[in-house]
Amino acid sequence: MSIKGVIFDLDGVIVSTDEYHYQGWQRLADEERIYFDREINERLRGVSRMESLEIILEKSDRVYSQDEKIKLAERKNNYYRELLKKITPDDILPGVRNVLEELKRRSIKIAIGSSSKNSPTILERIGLDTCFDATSDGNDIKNSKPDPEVFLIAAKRLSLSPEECLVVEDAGAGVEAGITSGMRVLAVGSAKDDKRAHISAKDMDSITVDEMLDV
Ligand code: B16
Ligand code: MG
Repeated sequence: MSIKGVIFDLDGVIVSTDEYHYQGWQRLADEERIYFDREINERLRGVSRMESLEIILEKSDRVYSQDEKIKLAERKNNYYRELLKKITPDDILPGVRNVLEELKRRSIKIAIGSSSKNSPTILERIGLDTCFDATSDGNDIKNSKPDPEVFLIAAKRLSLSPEECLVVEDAGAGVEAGITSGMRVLAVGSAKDDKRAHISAKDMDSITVDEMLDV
């Protein structure tokens, strides 16, 4: 079946907000005197805010109550949102704009499938808030990646079946979500060596739309 829609992950695919997530978590971990580094940060890609916090707390000696955990997650989100103010359309990752334009030219539908509750703010800041035919994000879902929910909602909003969709992801959890949802998967960036993906590329500048649609 040919591809009629492409569902893009946001953080790490459209824009490098992943670095700001890292800085927000690092600040929180330092304040709480919890060990955290970039290797642990890799495990946070694509997973929800509260699940990310649980991964960080694995290195803590202290047991936090549920109320305290909610406050920690809010604190990190405030740090992160402060950093997001720096983002402009210039931060759209290489090749993304061309790929989006070419897909539109070919009448291929495009959507966002992101775990982030900050997705609407980010899209607005980079000037792509009216660019997509549909969006599905952390505000729409009960289960975050690797659960397929976010991509299945995006496909439904595009009025397409999973088999007609290609997912573009930079996270192992997102590649798994795409495969489980019955879609084809293009892995980029940090996920480019993930063998579960149908195709991969260093970034969106290193692949043509013909290659993307020929999976
Ligand atoms: P928020 P994506 C994900 O976005 C990030 O990769 C992940 O690191 C983050 O924890 C998650 O969004 C939730 O983000 O705290 O803004 O709701 O890669 O699925 O676009
Ligand atoms: Mg991502």
